[in-house]
Amino acid sequence: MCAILTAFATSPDRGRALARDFRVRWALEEAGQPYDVRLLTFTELKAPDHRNLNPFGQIPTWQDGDLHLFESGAIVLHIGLRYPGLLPDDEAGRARAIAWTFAAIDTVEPPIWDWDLARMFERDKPWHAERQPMLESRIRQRLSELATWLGGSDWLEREFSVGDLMMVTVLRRLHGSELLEEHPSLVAYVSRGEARPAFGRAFAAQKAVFDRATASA
Ligand code: GTB
Repeated sequence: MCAILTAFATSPDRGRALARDFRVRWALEEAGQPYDVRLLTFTELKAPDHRNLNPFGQIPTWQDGDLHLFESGAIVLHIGLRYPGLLPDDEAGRARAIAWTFAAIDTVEPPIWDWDLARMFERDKPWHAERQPMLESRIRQRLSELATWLGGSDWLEREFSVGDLMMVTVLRRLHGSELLEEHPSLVAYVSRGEARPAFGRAFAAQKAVFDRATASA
């Protein structure tokens, strides 16, 4: 039986692959592993059955036989450790790739997420305009540090890894914003990730969910 990933039945990102199930889809495509997707409504996310899989009532979750996992970072690392294609063979290279996975989730994503949440849900607050420059400067600092590290390289380390997969999914939230465009090397880095055939397959699969939901609405 195929492993099962959960995702939004109707993603608020309208098929742009910004929700966190996408990084799992992409990792599975890189690893060449088949999977099934269980689509959940917002009500189903908060039901006890789903909370048994994710205590916070969120997607993505992952069921592979007896193993149940939540947290996109943990799922993607599990896939990387289990199948070839996402982590280097040598111990040091593997440890570096894992470090970049954490850097993406824990160092670069939080300021981007805060900024995006503010744009989506806090525009009507009296303090919104005052807070925005501070949120943007936190992102600018991280992007500038990341661009310095990347320099003229294709990937964060010698070869593409789960660390790049995670970082690209995090940076994609900035698509079209001047924050990313201030760093042409990061724009090119994201494009390199998006040009990978596995990315294309994962993107098409999640887009098909959105297209079906729209057609039947
Ligand atoms: N740390 C967890 C992980 O990495 O797995 C966070 C999981 C998470 O935030 N899940 C979100 C969720 O289930 C979906 S991805 N939210 C429903 C809820 O909490 O009730 C976050 C997300 C949502 C929407 C967009 N979008 O519209 O662009 C992008 C990302």
